[in-house]
Amino acid sequence: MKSPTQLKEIEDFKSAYIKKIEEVSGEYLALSSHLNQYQALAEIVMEKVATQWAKTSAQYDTIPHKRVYLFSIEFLIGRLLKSYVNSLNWEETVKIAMHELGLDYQTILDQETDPGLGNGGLGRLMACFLESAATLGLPFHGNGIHYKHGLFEQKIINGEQVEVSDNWLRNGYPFEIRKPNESVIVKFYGDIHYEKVNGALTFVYENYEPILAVPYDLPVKGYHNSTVNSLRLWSAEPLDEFDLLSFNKGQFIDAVRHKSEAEAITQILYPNDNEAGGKLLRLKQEYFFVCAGLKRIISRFKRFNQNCLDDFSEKIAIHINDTHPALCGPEMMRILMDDEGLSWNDAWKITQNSLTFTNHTVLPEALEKWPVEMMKFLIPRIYMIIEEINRQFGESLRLKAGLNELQISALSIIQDNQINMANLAIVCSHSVNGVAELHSKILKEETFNGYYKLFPERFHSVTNGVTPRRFLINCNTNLRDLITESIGTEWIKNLYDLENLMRFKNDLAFAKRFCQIKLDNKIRLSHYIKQQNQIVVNPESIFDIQVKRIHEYKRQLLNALHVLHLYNCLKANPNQEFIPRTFIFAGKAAPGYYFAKEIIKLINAIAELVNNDPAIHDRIKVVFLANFNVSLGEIIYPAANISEQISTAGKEASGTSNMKFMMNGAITLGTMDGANIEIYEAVGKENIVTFGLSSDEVTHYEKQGGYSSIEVYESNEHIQKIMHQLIDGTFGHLGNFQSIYDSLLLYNDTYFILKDFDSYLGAQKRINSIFQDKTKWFNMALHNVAYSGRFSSDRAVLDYQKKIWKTI
Ligand code: DL6
Repeated sequence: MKSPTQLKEIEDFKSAYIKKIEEVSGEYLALSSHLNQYQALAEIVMEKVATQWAKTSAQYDTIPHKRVYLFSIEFLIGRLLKSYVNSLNWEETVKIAMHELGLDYQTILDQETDPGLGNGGLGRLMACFLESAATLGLPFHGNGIHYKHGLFEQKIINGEQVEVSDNWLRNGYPFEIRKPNESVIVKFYGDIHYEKVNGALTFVYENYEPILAVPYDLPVKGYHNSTVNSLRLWSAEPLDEFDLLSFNKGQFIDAVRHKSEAEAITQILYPNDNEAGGKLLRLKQEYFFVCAGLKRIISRFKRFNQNCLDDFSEKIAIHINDTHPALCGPEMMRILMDDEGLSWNDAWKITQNSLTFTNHTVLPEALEKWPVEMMKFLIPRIYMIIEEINRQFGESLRLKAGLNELQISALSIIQDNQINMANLAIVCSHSVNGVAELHSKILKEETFNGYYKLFPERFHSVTNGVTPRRFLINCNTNLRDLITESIGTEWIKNLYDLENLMRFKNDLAFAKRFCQIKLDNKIRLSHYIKQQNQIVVNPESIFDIQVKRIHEYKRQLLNALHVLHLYNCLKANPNQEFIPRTFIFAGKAAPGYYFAKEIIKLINAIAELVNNDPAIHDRIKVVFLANFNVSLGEIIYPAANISEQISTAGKEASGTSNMKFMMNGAITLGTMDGANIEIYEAVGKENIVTFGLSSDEVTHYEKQGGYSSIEVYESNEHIQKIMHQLIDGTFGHLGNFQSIYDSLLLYNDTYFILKDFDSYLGAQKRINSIFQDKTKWFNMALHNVAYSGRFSSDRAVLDYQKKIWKTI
């Protein structure tokens, strides 16, 4: 029964909606398109959010609470409409109203583009942090880039990845507000010299290229509260639409060239994950959003603090998310000295006390280094400041820490004519952290050991987390309802409360509903697979899923080779008892990463071989879902039985899909790597399946130049068979996979795939036997949901507040 207030709310909503449809489309509802229906709903929702947004901003100006600004080159926010509706506590009203108006709510939601403003875990983590902070009511804002084109759309054609540009703004974007009056100028190139003016040396920067940075603000809404924070994304524009001088001379192309050169800065997201780009345009992007963001933060701070910067670092924390915003250090020094007239020492104190830095990878190819010449040419003043920071740092190491020249050069920001961005970030910050216990340990003991020895107090660890609102509550509504019916609503804002679910471990009725929900989610995913890939899968089979960026260290190859091995076993012994499995993969490869693209091709080749072989009797199905993004993840995570987290130990900093799967009751099949180790601790060893070398063992082999993959190959006939299949024409017209074969045998298997193969096989067998025991499987799944509390981004944000920003 609906209350009179609810009924009125629904009626009011319907009238407002009908009117809005006419405003956005100039048509009556009956004639409106799905897109117009989406636009109308988005506008109504945005109006409601904006009212709370304005109020939150006004409150922040009066409450002296420390503000945190997250600087990140990626914010992978996902679709926002449904999450705004739910966080406004409007879900029921909107659903009923849509239904009564004869509209399909899901179809309307599906009109929204999914902004691909990030590559993967790094950018998604930032979006989770923003959502959690808003839900916790904390003053926390994001600062990044308004890419015109996000991460490419992936199509699979003839088994291969094809990239199509992502035009997320093609229909306009209803959840952003352009704020031209808050634009700032960012200067590139130019000459620097000192001049004597009235006997004093004065610094002159001239002939630079000014670019206009225009902010777009997106509201970040807290769940069931009235806090709305901001994500500010900067767009590059020319100062003037075109160069009038050239135009008047009839040089029309020249007249618009500077416009497109300026716009190029924020034209596209670099599609590399865990790899440093090294291109001038990327460096331009990095400086662009750092400079624009800091300028605005500092000028706003002055406005509300009587023009005084003295207690800036007590009231503001600037967070450097991976090294891409590492120029925050020198840029802040520049603003404080050149624009605000502070001395070096005063500027340094404020800068270092404000900045904190998180590292997200230990892969050497991902640690950014920029050539000195490039930096000098593009941002000469910043380069000067970096040189001086480095000189003073070296001096302090010599005089205060008593280090010798060799030791100093090992810690230098400038090495081999390159600027080491991690070193720059560490030197300029008062806190450095890793994103899982193991990762932070590796940072301290290996990657940044020299710094750790000097400043042990600067090093921290905060394990990542994900928001349960997006990754459980909004995407697995039946499980949400079952949990709420069983333990109340407290868990939504305090995920540790999920532990109360353990009360139901022997409750048959609960177990039945829990398992039915999983099955329904698998059926939903099966429909999607049928629609997208024309493959029919069995929802009763084990859904064994690996979705993440395609990368050698994440070892999709190990998974694929295991599928090939199972296929061989079934072919050799067709009547064996076999628990049906559906292997699901999704993920993008960086366009220039040949080997990763070969892995995608191999998975699709195996899919074609296995799915079409009548001898297999549909007992194995292999699916590669194209264009993995946040929205697709929201359909996939709730449907998984097995969460494949099989990176080479020591290589995955944390991983976050492991947490999303776990929350939805999947069992982790993983190596002791990244946050898997903490999942193991949380659920206990009976509720996770682990295998493979430890990170110490990997390091041990690496120090000896690797292990001998040939020896493993020679002693294992299963491996011999699958290796031959890579090159013997098994995959027919899809070709051979010589490069994969060579990397494993000729180049000694850098990621220990063959070394871990047997152990992985054993783990997969254990899964089969557990799956047959339905009670045990339910129990493991329940443990995973119940102990996922510590993997909420609410916990992660609170940890940062306590350990790093010292805001509570
Ligand atoms: O911390 C978020 C995420 C981790 O969960 C992943 O383990 C890690 O690979 C990823 N790191 C990067 C590094 N990127 N760059 N460049 O994406 O961060």
